[in-house]
Amino acid sequence: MTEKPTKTDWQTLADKEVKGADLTWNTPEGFPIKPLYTAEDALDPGLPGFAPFTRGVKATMYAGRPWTIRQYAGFSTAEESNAFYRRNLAAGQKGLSVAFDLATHRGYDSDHPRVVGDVGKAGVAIDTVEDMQILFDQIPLDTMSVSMTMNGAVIPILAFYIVAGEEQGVGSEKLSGTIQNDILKEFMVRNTYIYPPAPSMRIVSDIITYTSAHMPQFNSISISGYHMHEAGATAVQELAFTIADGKEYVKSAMATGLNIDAFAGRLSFFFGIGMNFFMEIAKLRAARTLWYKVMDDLGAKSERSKMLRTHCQTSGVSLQEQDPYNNVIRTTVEAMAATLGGTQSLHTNALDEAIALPTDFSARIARNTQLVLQEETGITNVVDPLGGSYYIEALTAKLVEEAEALMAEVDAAGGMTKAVASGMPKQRIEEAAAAKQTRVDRGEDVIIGVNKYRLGTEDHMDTLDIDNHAVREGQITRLEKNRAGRHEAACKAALKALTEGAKGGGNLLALAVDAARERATLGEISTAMEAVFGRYDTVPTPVKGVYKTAYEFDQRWAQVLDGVNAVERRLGRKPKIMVAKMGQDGHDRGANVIASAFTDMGFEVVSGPLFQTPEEAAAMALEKDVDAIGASSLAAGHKTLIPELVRLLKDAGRADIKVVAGGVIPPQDYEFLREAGVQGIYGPGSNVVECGADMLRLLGHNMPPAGETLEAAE
Ligand code: MLC
Ligand code: 5AD
Repeated sequence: MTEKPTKTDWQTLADKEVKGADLTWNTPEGFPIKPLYTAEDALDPGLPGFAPFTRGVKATMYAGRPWTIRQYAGFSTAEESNAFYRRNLAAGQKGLSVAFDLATHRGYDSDHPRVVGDVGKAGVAIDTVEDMQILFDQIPLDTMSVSMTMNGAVIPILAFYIVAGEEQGVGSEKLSGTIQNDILKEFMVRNTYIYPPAPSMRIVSDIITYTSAHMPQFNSISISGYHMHEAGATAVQELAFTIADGKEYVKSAMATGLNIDAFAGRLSFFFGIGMNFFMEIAKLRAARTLWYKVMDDLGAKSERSKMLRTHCQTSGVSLQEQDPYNNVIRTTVEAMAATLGGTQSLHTNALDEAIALPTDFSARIARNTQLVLQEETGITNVVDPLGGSYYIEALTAKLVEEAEALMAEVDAAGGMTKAVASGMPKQRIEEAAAAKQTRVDRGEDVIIGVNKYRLGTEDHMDTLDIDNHAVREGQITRLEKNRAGRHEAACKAALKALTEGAKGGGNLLALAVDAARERATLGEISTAMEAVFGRYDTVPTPVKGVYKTAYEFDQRWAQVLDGVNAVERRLGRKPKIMVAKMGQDGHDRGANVIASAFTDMGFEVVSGPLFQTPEEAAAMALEKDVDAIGASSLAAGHKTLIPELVRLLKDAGRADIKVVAGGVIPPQDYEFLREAGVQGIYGPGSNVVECGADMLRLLGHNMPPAGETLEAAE
């Protein structure tokens, strides 16, 4: 009998095959990945349904009940979104998940002057209990589980939901679902906060207190790593900051006197799932392991309190505008990672993600991706089918170890509220995002159809267009009717009680439920609390130096630097650009990446604050005397807000200030924007260095095309 080959035998054979080449690959987390894993690398993960739940929170997992197909959606009016939900449920979707528009997120009624470009655009407009009732018309709230992604205006939205349930004859004890209610990550990455951190944390605790007493089937929070992932976080960062956020919420709820086991069983999680297939599977397994340890340390007794139950969504940033049918493939791979990782609930993105909100067509393919996985592949038949894979177990253990190290840093900083206030997590995530963008721009991270095998011409694709003016007019009419039909004195008294409650004592959600019964609007309920808490503003602080280092020896980069120097000599000062974020759109990864890269190229960069009106952006541009403005738009406000900015500059006699636009902008809107005076449009997949080169051209510099020297171009 021949001897069993050893690891050394394998190494000899491998060296021969690849002539000694080093096959180690470094992940974005900095993990060296070997080409082979063996039993020496893997720990025994235990059994599903038992602590530390690495292999899943249920003994039978999908063999007993498949994950919930829960597609996140919402647009335009409550009527239109309701019809969309009902079509989707009839076609196999299992749970609902509501996307609200940005006006609603930020606590403004649809008739507020700051939100003209936002109403009904990135989600559904909800101003009143009536809107909420229409949203769930013919959808029985005692049997349908509903997730609502709301963080800023979480008090009025949850109050409207409770009252809409009551008026459907469903008591709050029967409502099942989830409210996102995760404010810490808003301050870090998502930016739909309203109030400062301290009162915002009180709101979270008030909701946990209320739901643990009155809504036993309702998940009081969805502690979200998804948005960190989308902002560019590595798997270690997403895990560490999310679990640390969870720990902070538990501590703050316990500080109000609640018993940990009275509420912990209804804390839930939410992760993003990207293209690093095995890492993402391991991430969910590591998350469960980490949460078990944290909750055990915090003194939870019930096993349920220590189980990390999660929703997942495939990654939006991994999807591309170019050759968009590739997105179906990416989403399938990501959905497989989420389910092989043991998610409880899943949203699969639509193929037009990088351009617009889903149409019925793209939503159908996204939903069917999950139906095919559930019903055609056999994935659901075996619990944690990758458990015991040497590689998966090694990655899981490594992620736990590295995330614990980062969580220890957060602990040393005094916990997540303090860490967030110090800007540490945001800074780390932005560094990772800039590093990722650089790898893509340099072609080190391949994206098919974008930086490799790019098509000469792209096919046209029909996308969803929302008539924002019509939605806003409709909402204004309904708001007027609502105000005319209510008992004004009773409504005012309820709002006054809420303001008093904000000063101290009283549960804010309970008080808002009273106000909602009296038909107070979302804006009024938000304002009643704002009177005490104030509104919170932050100033963006883009990272410096990441690009400079990555491009040190890059020829094109050097050409851009030369160009900037030439413009500087001509102007007698550095060229100055402003990065503007207008409307209620808080997606600032792109704006931060641009600000960082342009700073490194030698431009002087003015980062406008989030949520500017076009008037405020124009005033800032004039005051800072910038040469150009890059307006970043990811939430469909571009057709309203950017032309308005151009007009205001022109009216002020400064038509010489160039305006370019970047972000999620459907190609069919390009012509409209160009006619409105926009001089450059940069969709997802744009190369940041080429954006710099283009900007120089706009500023009158004779910049050679990519890959050529100026002499060759002439
Ligand atoms: C499950 N169950 C089983 C079982 N599997 N029972 C027996 N045997 C099995 N094998 C039971 C569960 O215990 C539970 O009951 C019930 O079935 C439902 O299953 P679940 O696994 O809890 O699923 P679900 O109800 O879908 O809840 C999933 C969740 C929840 C806990 C993660 O929080 C959720 O739905 N989250 C969704 C969040 C979301 O959609 N977010 C969108 C964000 S979009 P019981 O009694 O134990 O509950 C966004 C984008 C943006 O944020 O920025 O705008
Ligand atoms: N409808 C459907 N999906 C949405 N997303 C955001 N808003 C909506 C909406 N109204 C999804 C996108 C995005 C992520 C944050 O959530 O996939 O990337």
